[in-house]
Amino acid sequence: MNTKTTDRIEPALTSSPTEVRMSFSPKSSIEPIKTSRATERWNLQQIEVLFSLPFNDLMFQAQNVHREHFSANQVQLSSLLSIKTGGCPEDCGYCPQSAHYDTGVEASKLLDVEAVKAAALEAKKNGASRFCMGAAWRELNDRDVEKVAALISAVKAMELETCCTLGMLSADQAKALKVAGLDYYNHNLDTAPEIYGDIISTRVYEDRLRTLDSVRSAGMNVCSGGIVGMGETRSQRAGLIHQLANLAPYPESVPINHLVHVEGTPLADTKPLDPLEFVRTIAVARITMPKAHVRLSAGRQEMGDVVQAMCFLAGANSIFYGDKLLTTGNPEWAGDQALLAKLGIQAV
Ligand code: SAM
Ligand code: DTB
Ligand code: SF4
Repeated sequence: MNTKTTDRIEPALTSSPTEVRMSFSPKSSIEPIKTSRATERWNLQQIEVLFSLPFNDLMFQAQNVHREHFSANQVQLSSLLSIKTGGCPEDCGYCPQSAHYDTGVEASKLLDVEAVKAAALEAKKNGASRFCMGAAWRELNDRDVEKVAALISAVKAMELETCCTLGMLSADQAKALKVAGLDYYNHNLDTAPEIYGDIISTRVYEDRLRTLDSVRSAGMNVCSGGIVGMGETRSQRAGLIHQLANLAPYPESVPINHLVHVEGTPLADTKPLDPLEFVRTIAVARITMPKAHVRLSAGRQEMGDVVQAMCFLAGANSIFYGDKLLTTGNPEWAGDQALLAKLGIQAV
């Protein structure tokens, strides 16, 4: 492979899909996964080469790819609402909503339609085009499908794009949510397969891939990304992008979260990631998933305008917009409006 830094790196056309998919040992017995990788678009080494390019070359390449597929000065706005907060049985080491950790997050019941409509209206008035509803569930329970479907239909009727993140989903549940009007389902791979087990023990990587298969089979758009800054190496960050970029097809929407350090979680004291490394991750996501909306996600409040501006330059073209993520803070509506105006970015 040509690794001259000024050359554009082209994706690989062939490789062994099984080698890519099974570099870890599932802990539970599992059904075969339907998602196939007939060809590996990017191999791990190519992604690592991108990560190690001189910063200016990486940014230049990411900008070129971005401008081939998107208008350079537009950012999509998605607002988030926690429709069911806290008390989650999973042990995700980053998450303030896990019942395993004492983070001060109170568990609450599923919100009703009126509360969700009020939040969606506020988001719409502020210019959001998509409304994402998140629940602190391991998986969607069949008894909740109808209730969630009613929330989705209500938001869809407000002429907003709809997104949900509710944990694992079966194929039938995915179909029911699609019928209710769900446009996107968010389910993150979160990290590279080889460190996944150090961060979450209550479900395996394959479970996540299976949920993404259910979402695809139901004809919905896939929103899947991960978290960086959890103490992973650069090669492991490349491993996360490798997994995402080789999904067939890759996700329409790719949230790149920076770990929000929450007191009480096992990852609270993780050494902060160099911001330039975060920007690199965005750029590599842009280059390897050229048509995806790459979302600059959690962690913006701690980032400052300059790092965010560099992320947009690196090809991020979506943000979570609104003064709260699920349980933690996010920049105020007005602050984001001012930042976008300062950068000459149009909200879409
Ligand atoms: N329970 C569902 C699940 O895990 O799929 C949906 C909600 S869960 C909070 C959605 C995503 O939020 C996680 O996959 C993770 O990527 C992100 N997240 C949670 N805690 C975070 C934190 N402290 N910093 C950054 N991202 C976080
Ligand atoms: C995603 O990738 N990030 C969002 C959304 N999908 C659901 C969630 C971020 C959560 C940050 C921690 C919190 O606010 O609880
Ligand atoms: Fe539960 Fe989701 Fe948090 Fe994991 S990330 S503890 S599944 S709410």
